[in-house]
Amino acid sequence: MPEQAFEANFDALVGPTHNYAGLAYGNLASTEHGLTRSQPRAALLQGLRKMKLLADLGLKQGVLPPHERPDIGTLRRLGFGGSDAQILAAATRKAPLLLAACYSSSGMWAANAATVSPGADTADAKVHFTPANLISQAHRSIETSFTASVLRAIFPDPDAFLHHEPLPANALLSDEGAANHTRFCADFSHPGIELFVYGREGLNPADRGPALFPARQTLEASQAVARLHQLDPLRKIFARQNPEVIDQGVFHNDVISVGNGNVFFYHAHAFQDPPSVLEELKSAFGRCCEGDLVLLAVTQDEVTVAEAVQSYLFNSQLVTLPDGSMCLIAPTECRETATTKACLDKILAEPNPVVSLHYVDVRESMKNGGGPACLRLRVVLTERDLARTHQGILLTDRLYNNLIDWGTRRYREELHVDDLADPALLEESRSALDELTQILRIGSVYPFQQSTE
Ligand code: SUG
Repeated sequence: MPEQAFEANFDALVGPTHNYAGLAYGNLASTEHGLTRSQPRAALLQGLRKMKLLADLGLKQGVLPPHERPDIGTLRRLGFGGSDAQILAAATRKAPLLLAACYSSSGMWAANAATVSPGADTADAKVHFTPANLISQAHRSIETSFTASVLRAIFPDPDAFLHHEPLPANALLSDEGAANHTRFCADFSHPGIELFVYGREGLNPADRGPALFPARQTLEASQAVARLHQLDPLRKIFARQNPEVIDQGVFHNDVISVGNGNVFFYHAHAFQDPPSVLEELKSAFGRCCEGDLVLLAVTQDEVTVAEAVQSYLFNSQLVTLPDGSMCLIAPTECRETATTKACLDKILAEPNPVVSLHYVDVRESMKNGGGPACLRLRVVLTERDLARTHQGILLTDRLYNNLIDWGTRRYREELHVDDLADPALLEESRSALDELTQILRIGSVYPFQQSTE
């Protein structure tokens, strides 16, 4: 009898420098809101309230610390020297976009932190982690080393957890983590089917990818991660995203589909060759898991790709509650769009495992192209794995209250990219993060805490 397992969600805290710099090409919300004012405090609180909702629903919920921003270390590597204030002044004058990249709070989208395979799927029965290299966007590529060290700090036990190096930083191996990875299973304790979705074949010179926007995930990266995680060949599937939807703003597959347990909720235009992907999924599920895969397909007539991108319908979290039923955690934008509201109402009305729905306000994240599912990293764990996880980051009422108090004291109400030149913002951010490491009892994880200057 395998050990009972469950899915835990680890959400990254929005950082104190959350701002709109319009950095993410191909992400329509990021471009649309570039250079508008952000609300870092509200953004943090929105994320925390979503985590609290999941914890109150009986799910295991953890928090991941924000990355240190500005990333002064990267600015130094890029040739800026002198004191921190001098570096900020020179970067503001000479390379404002690089400065913005080093100030982005994009580590908040934990779905891009790593790909994770649970012990039920891996040959050595350990939970495997591969941090994403995120090389397709400069501001995101600088997340990888901190992500890797935080995951090691939170999941330290080598008997239970295996941490791989991120894939080499090369366009051929462009990897965006769990945003392009979905796991299906009959129940969390048993082996599942892992679906890897990619946007282009890096090694195929004839593969031009989408016409307009970058395909952020390559087949070669997905294959390498699946190999590292020692997955059974019969239980892994590689599917190509539809290049036309990438050009409509679907920069990650989790903008157009979401799966959990035996349910797959997806848009009919998500894949290049939908019939073969669905056939492969259904037959792999039928062969390896008990029961049938439940397909909740949404047609273009019901919800257009543009509406899905605007509302982030498919970036809802689909979770299994303690009573075994499934629940959708959808962004409030889906309630405000008639077609997406009708789609969700229909899912609830029809016979399928999804029986409840909660709308959450994560507007500050949405304005940068990140919905509820982007903010979390899913990790299937057993009780034994959970006991070996760093306990200080698990969300309790006490931790929740401490984090609300911390953010209310420490975060600015508003921020504009013009404020990034202000050295006071660097000092505020560091002292906020310094206090956070004590709240989370996670040790000196930040570069500024190791600095001898
Ligand atoms: O990589 N936005 C992120 C949003 C990531 C959403 N994640 C998932 N779909 N899983 C991105 O495009 C915007 C930052 C800026 O413009 O300042 C940004 O990076």
